[in-house]
Amino acid sequence: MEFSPAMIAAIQQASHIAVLTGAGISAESGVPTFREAQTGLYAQVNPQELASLEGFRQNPMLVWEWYSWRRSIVTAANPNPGHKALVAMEQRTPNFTLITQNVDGLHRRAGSQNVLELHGNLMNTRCSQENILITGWQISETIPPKCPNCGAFLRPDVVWFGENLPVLTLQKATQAATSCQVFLSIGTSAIVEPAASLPFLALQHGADVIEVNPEPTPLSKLVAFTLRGAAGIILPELVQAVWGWDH
Ligand code: BJW
Repeated sequence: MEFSPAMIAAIQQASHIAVLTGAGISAESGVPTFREAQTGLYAQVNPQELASLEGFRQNPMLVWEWYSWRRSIVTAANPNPGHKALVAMEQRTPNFTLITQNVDGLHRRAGSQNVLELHGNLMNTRCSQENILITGWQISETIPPKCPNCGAFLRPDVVWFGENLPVLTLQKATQAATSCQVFLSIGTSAIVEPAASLPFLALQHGADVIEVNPEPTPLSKLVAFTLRGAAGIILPELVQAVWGWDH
């Protein structure tokens, strides 16, 4: 892909780059995006309904099993060239903040260091009553399994619709969006708040915003640069064009 020289220069000169990623960056690792049709057993379910406390209260077994299915996909998946290009970008940038909406942990597995997980992590489990992380829970006769302390259902340690994001993590993400010179929005439909506001915040504070996505989003018309295509192809080429990275 041909990159604009102005965009290359902006990235080269930036002392702080912030990146927001969404499900699209993990698509090439075989992890389904949130809003694409679910497959097999879950073809008929609506992810927006399952990813809520209300959905969990109505059908805890279905929600638990949906997350178990997704955990098995993530466990079998590996970071792709898009994740790895962001590791290379972090290593070449004085101050780099990677903000992710993804719960799959693939950025850390790729080697990214400064990662802010806005929506939690699928691999962690917590008590639905006490909100404490529970490790070493056993697969039991009940689905979901129950908390060994209080007997309430266990749930994935993720942020559902209507729930607050982790306060400190969101604060750090907001700080990064308002202080960076370049902000990349990668593989997100840019509709779920408050994450969707971060690129707009960056724009308001004068950052050059770059979008990487095969499809247009509500952000597309406002950004300085749009890179249409798959993150796993575009990001390695971008890091090579900016820093000569031999991927
Ligand atoms: C590729 C690609 C390739 C494909 N390369 N790209 C203000 C206004 C309106 C509503 C609200 C508001 N503030 C709060 C709300 C309510 C709500 C909300 O935003 N609703 C909207 C739907 C309108 N937000 C909340 O409830 C949040 N809580 C909150 O704000 O608390 C305070 C509060 C409470 C009550 C009232 C008001 C305030 C919490 C949001 C939590 C979101 N949680 C989920 C589930 C996490 C666990 C799980 O995974 O199951 O997070 S929902 C889901 O969406 C998941 C994702 O992280 C998130 C974003 O999705 P993402 O990543 O963008 O994925 P997709 O699938 O949508 O898009 C993929 C993109 O990739 C596409 O664009 C493709 O084109 C692209 N792509 N292949 C690059 N190879």
